Parts: sequence; C-alpha cells; structure tokens
Amino acid sequence: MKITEGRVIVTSPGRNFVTLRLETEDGLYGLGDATLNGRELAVATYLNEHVAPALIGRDARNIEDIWQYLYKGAYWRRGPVTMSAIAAVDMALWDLAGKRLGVPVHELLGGRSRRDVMVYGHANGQTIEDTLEAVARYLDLGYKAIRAQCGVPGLGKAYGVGRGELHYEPAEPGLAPEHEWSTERYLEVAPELFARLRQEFGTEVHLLHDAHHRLTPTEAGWLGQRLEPHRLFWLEDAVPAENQDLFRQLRAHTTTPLAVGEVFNSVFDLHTLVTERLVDYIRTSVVHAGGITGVRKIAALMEPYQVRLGSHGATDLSPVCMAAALQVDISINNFGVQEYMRHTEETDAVFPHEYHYADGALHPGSAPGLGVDLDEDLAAAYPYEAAALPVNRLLDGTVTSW
Ligand code: CS2
Ligand code: MG
Repeated sequence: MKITEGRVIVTSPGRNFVTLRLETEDGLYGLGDATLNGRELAVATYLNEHVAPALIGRDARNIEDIWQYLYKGAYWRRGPVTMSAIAAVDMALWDLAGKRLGVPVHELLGGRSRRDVMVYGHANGQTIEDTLEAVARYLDLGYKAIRAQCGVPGLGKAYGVGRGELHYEPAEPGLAPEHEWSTERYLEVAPELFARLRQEFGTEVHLLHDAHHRLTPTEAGWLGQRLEPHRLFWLEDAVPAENQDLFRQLRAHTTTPLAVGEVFNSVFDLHTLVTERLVDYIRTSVVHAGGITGVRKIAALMEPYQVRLGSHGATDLSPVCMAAALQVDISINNFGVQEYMRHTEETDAVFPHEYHYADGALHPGSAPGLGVDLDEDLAAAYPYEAAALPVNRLLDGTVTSW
C-alpha cells in the first residue's frame, strides 16, 4: 500500500497546530500531529524538506520499519524537532492501518486494558480562594482528578496559572514575554493551597500539582515533605527534567509521588529514572516522543518497574495527538492518568473527533483509525500566528525555567 502524498497543514484556530496528512494509493489518508509549541515551523520545515519526500513510494503497512528508517536513518537521533516529525508520520500510519482494516487503532495495539481513560483537569486561580472555586467547578463536571495551581502573592502573572475557565493557553503572541518568579514566595503558598483543598474537598479526589521545573532538589524535597499529609496523586516537574541525577536526591527526601517527562522525546531521556524507580509517572506525549510507536517502547520499558504513563495533554497538543494518546492509554497496562486541558470550540471545529468526555474520563470511540479528522477549508481560515512560551526571571533578573 504505497504512500503517494505527504502534506503539511499549519493552522491557528486560537493557537498554532501542525498536521501531517499522508495519503496512500487506495485513496485513504491518515493524520499525524507535529505541533511543537513555539517552534511549530521548525517541525513543518523538517517534514516538508526532509521527511515527506522520502516517504513517497514506501509501504504504509510497515510502520515499525518506517519509524526505524526515520530515527536511525537521520543520523541526528532524538531531539524534539526530529521526534515530533517522526511522531506525525507514525500517527498517520497507525491511522491509515486502522482505517484500512476498519478498526480503531487500540484494537491493533492489543485491545482495551480498561473501560475508559481517567483524565485530570486544570483548576487555576490567582488566589487560593479562586483555586478552591475552580476545583469545585471541576468536581461538578465529574472530574476524579484535578491539577491545582494558584498565583504567588506579590508576583504578576505566574506561568501555568490560566486565564480562561476550562482551558488555558501557555503561549503568548509574538516573541517570548518575560515574567518574574520567586521560589521563596511560591514555597509559602503551595502547601497552604493543598491543606485548604483537602479541608474543603476531603480525600477522595486525586489532586495534582505542577512546579514547572523551577526548584532545586533541596527545595523540591522540602515541598514534597510538606505535601505528604495531603496525599497528592503527583508532584510534577519539581526539578529540571534534563538532569536525571537530580531525582535521586529528591526521591530520598519525599514520598510524594513524582511525575516528569513532558519535555522528553525518547527512551534515553528517562531510562535512569525508570530503572532506578526515581519517579512514579512519565508524562511523555505521543507527539513529542516519536508517536504511538515511540511511546509504546517507553511504556514497555516502564512496565516491570511499575512506572506508569501520565500522558501530557496540554492545549498545544492537537486533537490528533489526543486521539492517538487515548488509543495508547486505553490499551497499555501501565497507564495512570491523561491530562485533559480541553481545546477551544474553534480548535474542536477544525479537528472533528470521536473521543468524548463523560464522568471524569475520556472515551476514544470506535471509529476506524484514530477517530479524528481535519476540516481543511476551515483550517485555511486560520493562518499561522507567531507565539511563544514565556521566559521567567528571578526577582534579581536571573533567567530561570518558564
Ligand atoms: C504544562 C503545559 O500541561 C502541563 O503540564 O506544563 O502547559 C506545558 O507548559 C506546555 O504544554 C508547553 O508547551
Ligand atoms: Mg507540566
């Protein structure tokens, strides 16, 4: 089943998304997400210039071989641009395989390991009171897991604290804005937030928190200890993710479960974390880690170590990625939770999809392939707009994480 065409579609229905559309000689097409927040056009160019031309004439059924060809054949292995491009091809090939055989992709991945995919939503507020209200709203919607973030007193806009009601967009138009950050002030407010949340809502709901890579292992250990009485589902990105060694110190200091990995793109970013059991959840995504094939390799390494997948699902991962992630989430044994920030109505209209939310979970549906489409006419109405993630500076001007 020869690939006859590979086309890249860039659209911005509220935020930028890059999608690869692969077509085969029988007229079927498959879709893959290639969105890399703030660096979208780098992946689009990589696909257009280096990948799409090399796919023409290849057999779309040989998903593993094409993955290996793009990964090993590039010489320059790994890295977010390369792995997002490989991911897009891989998702499109799985989509094609499902459509050709008339089954949802999870049936090709071994079928269902669970009824549905538990998700967590983002409850944000400027103050602790605002965040309590936001958590109450998510509970009303049936969520069983909720990430809670609040602003830091005395600081302006804090990264990761949204502005919208049910979704927030971390990138801002134009070049990267610069925000201010104080770890000392943050460490005062974070334990208080979770004490109030448990007081107000009890122990049943899963609570999560993201520290966005800003702490040292000593600071993170201090925070983890103070969060222990409030039994978090996870503390995410407590220390910078690229140094796996930092987690040894952190792990020795707290029993709060740890999650990391939304910036990982291959098994080599996490093998120490997994084989030494330094974290509980890996948050890598289908789009940034080499597609369904890439994430399944990671999940297989994690399984005997009881490390579970906590799939990244921010708004900058398109509905194509979400559809693909759900196929993986429902099929593997060692799944933990799927992030679900909800896309805007404009995005959902450009990418009609089968998956749907009910009772704190996403359901992938049973459409053949990934169960997601792209309305190209509508997509064309939303041209690319430059946007970037903010840069943070400490109060003395030193650059720190996001
Ligand atoms: C966040 C993301 O979802 C999360 O946990 O950390 O919003 C992340 O900042 C963005 O996806 C970056 O592109
Ligand atoms: Mg995060």
